[in-house]
Amino acid sequence: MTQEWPIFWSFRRCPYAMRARLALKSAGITVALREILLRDKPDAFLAASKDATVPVLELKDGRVIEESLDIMFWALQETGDPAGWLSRWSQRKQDTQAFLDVLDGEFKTDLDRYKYASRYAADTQSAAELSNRHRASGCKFLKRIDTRLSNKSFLNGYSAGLEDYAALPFVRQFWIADMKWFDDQNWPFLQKWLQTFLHSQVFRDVMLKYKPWVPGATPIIF
Ligand SMILES: N[C@@H](CCC(=O)N[C@@H](CS)C(=O)NCC(=O)O)C(=O)O
Repeated sequence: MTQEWPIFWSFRRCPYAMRARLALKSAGITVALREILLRDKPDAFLAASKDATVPVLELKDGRVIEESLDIMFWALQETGDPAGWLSRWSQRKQDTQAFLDVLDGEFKTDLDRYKYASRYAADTQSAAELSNRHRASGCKFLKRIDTRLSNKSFLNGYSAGLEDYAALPFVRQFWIADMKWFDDQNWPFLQKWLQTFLHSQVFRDVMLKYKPWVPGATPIIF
């Protein structure tokens, strides 16, 4: 039987999967969403994904896209980027790429070590030190975002785009780690940007809860 929609393997709380879902929605691409549990990955998912990480997009022609940013680019380009997410990217590729590199590299490292320090440290005291050090380091990137947003409301300019939606799920995680502390920082533009996202319809749309996929399940049209 031919598959009617591309298959999108997802995990609701994963920030990488979140940004891919945001781009699919913005681009108006319909997929059959398959929610998985990371601790109990289905065989069909493992067969599709060599890295066994979400998100994964299986296209109808057999191609498999395994990186969240690649899924975002594919979706936006496929339907001509209806919401203009790629406007800054098309004008300033190098700057945009540099931002994405720091986001997925240094900042993600800081976020993980800040949020899950005990996984990386031998004892409680060194975990606390590690967490503080990486929080301070992550702050530099957040401050840079705040400075950019003081000029225009979004990283993409006057409307949100690629850099905004690529970063927001990760900035949200930084916020969740200690909301009180985050809200006390002097990042007024960043805080407004994050809150606008958290209260947006598109965020609600991509955070709907679905039961984990099982073979033969009725497709979830997303
Ligand atoms: N580079 C990948 C990273 C994706 C990734 O690391 N996803 C995490 C969940 S947030 C995952 O699937 N981890 C595998 C696991 O925990 O078993 C991307 O951008 O899509």
